[in-house]
Amino acid sequence: MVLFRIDPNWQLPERAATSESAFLNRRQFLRAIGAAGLTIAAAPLLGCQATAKAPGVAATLEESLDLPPVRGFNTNPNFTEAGLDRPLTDRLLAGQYNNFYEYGGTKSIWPKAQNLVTNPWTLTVGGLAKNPAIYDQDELIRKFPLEERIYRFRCVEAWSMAVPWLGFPMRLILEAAEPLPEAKYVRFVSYYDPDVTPGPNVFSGFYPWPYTEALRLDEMANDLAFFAVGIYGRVLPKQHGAPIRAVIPWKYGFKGAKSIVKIEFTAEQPPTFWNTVQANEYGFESNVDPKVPHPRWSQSRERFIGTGPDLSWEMRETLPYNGYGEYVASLYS
Ligand SMILES: Nc1nc2c(c(=O)[nH]1)N[C@H]1C(S)=C(S)[C@@H](COP(=O)(O)O)O[C@H]1N2
Ligand SMILES: [Mo]
Repeated sequence: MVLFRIDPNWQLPERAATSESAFLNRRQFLRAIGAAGLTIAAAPLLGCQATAKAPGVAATLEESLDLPPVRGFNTNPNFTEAGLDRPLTDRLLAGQYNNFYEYGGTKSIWPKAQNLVTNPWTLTVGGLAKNPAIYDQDELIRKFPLEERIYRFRCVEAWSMAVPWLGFPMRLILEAAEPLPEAKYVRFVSYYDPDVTPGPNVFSGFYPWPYTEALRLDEMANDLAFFAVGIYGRVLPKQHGAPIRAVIPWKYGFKGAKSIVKIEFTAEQPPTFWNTVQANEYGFESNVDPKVPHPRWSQSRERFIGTGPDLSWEMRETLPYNGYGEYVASLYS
């Protein structure tokens, strides 16, 4: 019998507020010392070698985002900046305001996420499929024609952003894999290694690692369901779920598993991470719906973040299906 329950920080409005003030303090601190250069220069003097990063591991936010540009992608005319009802979120903010529980229970996980090794990477596609396959990192970027899609992104915590993803529709993996007739669901498994992805400090063992998510196959086949391998014109940064993550823009953000190592076709609905932790708060379907409150807060409005590099936001009405009803409502009628 479970006598107590540990809530992740991000579920709690009051503790979310705490982590935001921590975030602001960190930015003020970085500004005060003129970014990390001084930290590195000072380290030998202070003898604090322990904080030094391994060679090749990004030590500053800018470095962590300074990745090769993705070339030769198409712009999807349905999802351009011009057609969006809001500005794009600033890339420096999107890159430091993350949810990635493998690296801790706050928004400021980008430094820890740099420890992930994304090359080599192996993505296995299997389960109930005619053509199981294994993709390495290069194949993920080269095998499928890449598109840019600017999507609204809505977290279940009632904040949102708008970012230009680079990637390909999930449908292309579906067509390549040819699931067997008995396959009804697809499951995504995120990278997990307790040495690299220790989780929040306290009671990490409580969580049902690895992080997994799942969709119905007809949801996966919808044109909007997307695998992102890049963002803001460049290869995906680790904090955003490199080298490949799921983006399902009409659902709450937690449905989009990051740093995927396995895509598996199943006959039964698979258990998923947050749904296992707290089913009544994180439903399997979790389509964005302003009329269905989270048990602990309203979902009718959202904090749209990042109209500048600092953590500023404006309040917006939340849209049914996050504004994508014309593409997806028929899946649920
Ligand atoms: N593996 C994994 N994937 C994850 C999460 C996570 O903790 N672990 N968090 C989810 C949540 S709650 C959100 S809102 C988005 C955040 O994506 P971003 O940090 O790139 O904006 O990632 C989703 N995917
Ligand atoms: Mo989220």
